[in-house]
Amino acid sequence: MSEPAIVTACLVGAEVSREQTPYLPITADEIAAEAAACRKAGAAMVHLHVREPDGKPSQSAELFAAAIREIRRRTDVIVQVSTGGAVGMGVDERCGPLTLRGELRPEMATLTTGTVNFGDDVFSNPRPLIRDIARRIRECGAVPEIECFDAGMVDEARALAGEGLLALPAHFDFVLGVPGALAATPEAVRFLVSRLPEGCSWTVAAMGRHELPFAKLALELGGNARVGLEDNIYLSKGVLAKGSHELVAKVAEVAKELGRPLATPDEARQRLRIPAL
Ligand code: KMH
Ligand code: ZN
Repeated sequence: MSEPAIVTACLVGAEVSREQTPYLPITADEIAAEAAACRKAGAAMVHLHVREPDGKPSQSAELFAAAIREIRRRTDVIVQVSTGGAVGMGVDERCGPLTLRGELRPEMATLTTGTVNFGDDVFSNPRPLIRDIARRIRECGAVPEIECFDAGMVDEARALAGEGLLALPAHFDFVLGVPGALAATPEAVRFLVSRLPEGCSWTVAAMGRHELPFAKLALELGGNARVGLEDNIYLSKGVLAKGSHELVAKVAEVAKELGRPLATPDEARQRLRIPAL
């Protein structure tokens, strides 16, 4: 029997706008409804950003608290918060969700292990800042997901582990196809997987039209999948997804064809070494 695949739904992001798609969830209620629909479609985890009421990206602890409260009231998915936020945010702002404690504490948080061009912007992650965020994730009691936009970021994760700032094995997300960073190619996926420290799990977040084909490739290679409006708003050419749940449903079909069962949130918690809340 093959290993259950963990499907992550990236519901919101910081870049997509309501002008691009009317299906982008913005309020806590909309985000939680989408999280519940994704769980029903097969997701075990949501990757979470939040927005101000006018749609502006935010890392406000209050907005995260409202979204997490509402998600946990409706469903049992793992909540993974972004510490990347939007380009240009400072470290305290980015780490807003890591200040949450108690029943609103995030179970997972992203940790990007390097600086990268991000379209015409720069997603800035100097080494001292990476270490600062790694410490804050640990203090919060969350488990990191290592976000790698380029190959050297896998090596930086090894360095962090050597410094005692990261526990291995860990869970990695290979973010492919951001303009200015590593392109989405099967060779890149195979190389990144070959560079992983022993025992690590991994997923692929491929941008735009690459999202679904690379989710399939990841499942074929024994990895996990991430899909959602943060990375891609289309279900097929010219057809907007009516929410991330439609993209999750597509991945669930593919997983079934490939003979990969889908992990429940509790199975995923066990695999990702997430302690009980
Ligand atoms: N919005 C990007 C600049 C993360 O969530 O940690 C960073 C990002 C990664 O989305
Ligand atoms: Zn994100």
